[in-house]
Amino acid sequence: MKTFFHVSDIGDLKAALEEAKQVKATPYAWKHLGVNKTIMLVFFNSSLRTRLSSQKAALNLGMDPIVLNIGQDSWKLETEMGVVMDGDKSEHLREAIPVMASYCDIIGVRSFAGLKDREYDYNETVLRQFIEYSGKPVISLESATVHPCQAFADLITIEEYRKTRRPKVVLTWAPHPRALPQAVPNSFAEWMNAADVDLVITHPHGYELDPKFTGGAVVEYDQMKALEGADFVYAKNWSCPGVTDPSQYGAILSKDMGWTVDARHMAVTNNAFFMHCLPVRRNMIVSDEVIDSPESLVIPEAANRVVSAQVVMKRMLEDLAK
Ligand code: AN0
Ligand code: CP
Repeated sequence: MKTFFHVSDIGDLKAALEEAKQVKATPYAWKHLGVNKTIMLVFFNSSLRTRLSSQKAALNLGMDPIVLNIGQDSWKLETEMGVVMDGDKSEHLREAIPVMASYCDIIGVRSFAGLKDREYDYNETVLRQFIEYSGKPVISLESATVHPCQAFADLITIEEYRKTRRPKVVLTWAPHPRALPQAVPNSFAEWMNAADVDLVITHPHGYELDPKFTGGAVVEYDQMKALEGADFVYAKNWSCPGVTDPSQYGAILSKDMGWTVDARHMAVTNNAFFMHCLPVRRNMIVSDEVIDSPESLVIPEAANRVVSAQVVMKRMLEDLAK
């Protein structure tokens, strides 16, 4: 595996889920794979889960992780080509990437969408430079448009908790005070479409996700109707994806607190499990009552981030050993 961005990078999903089960049961069984191997985890943005679960996954595989927080521990990096660097950025990615690559065997990158220029973000301009200039396997730790480690962990969690062969999974938009990227819902939709589940997406008008990720998924604008009979409720805020009107890209179109997932919403489901990638704003995205209920999977979901990261790193290490 050279890159981990899209569900297609993991190949057969059933095989990946089976491998995840084995990794979870015997996390130290592949410790030999990572001996004398280094993973560089580069963060342009804040993180709790991704930072820690990636390090833990690397350690489980016997690898040495190095974490770099860009702009805090390092120089501020310029990411655009052709600019006169007379501002606050001391170094360009064009040099920084090959330098970082010379110190490691695998690179993970967190680089959120800027939410200003749809084309720049949706072309994954920063991540592409890491692939092009590093020559190393690259993992998206949430880049501009995708968060595959999260979506894989979400799928592992659904596989563990599902009560029916083909559960109904509802991805619901929920309000948030700040404009957030679309990476989490994009990847969630992409992975659910590839999995053995019925996906329904619900959000206010204007929040339509890019069809590149949602494919033919059903969009139901009536949130209560969408939630009827759901087995899993996956809440997330995202800003306007700007699919029909790129000038609206990154805008907050609604702060309607009627969309906050609460007991009234969960009551119409099939006693659904509640999921969220975290970090979550309580009583904005979800009520205390729902996130504190026995149906809330937010903690096991976060714990599975080690498993998803470890399967990905394990496969990359196996390829490097060939
Ligand atoms: C980020 C987002 O919505 O993409 C990270 C989620 C994993 N969330 C926030 O910035 C709050
Ligand atoms: N879910 C997730 O990726 O969390 P962090 O932003 O804390 O890494």
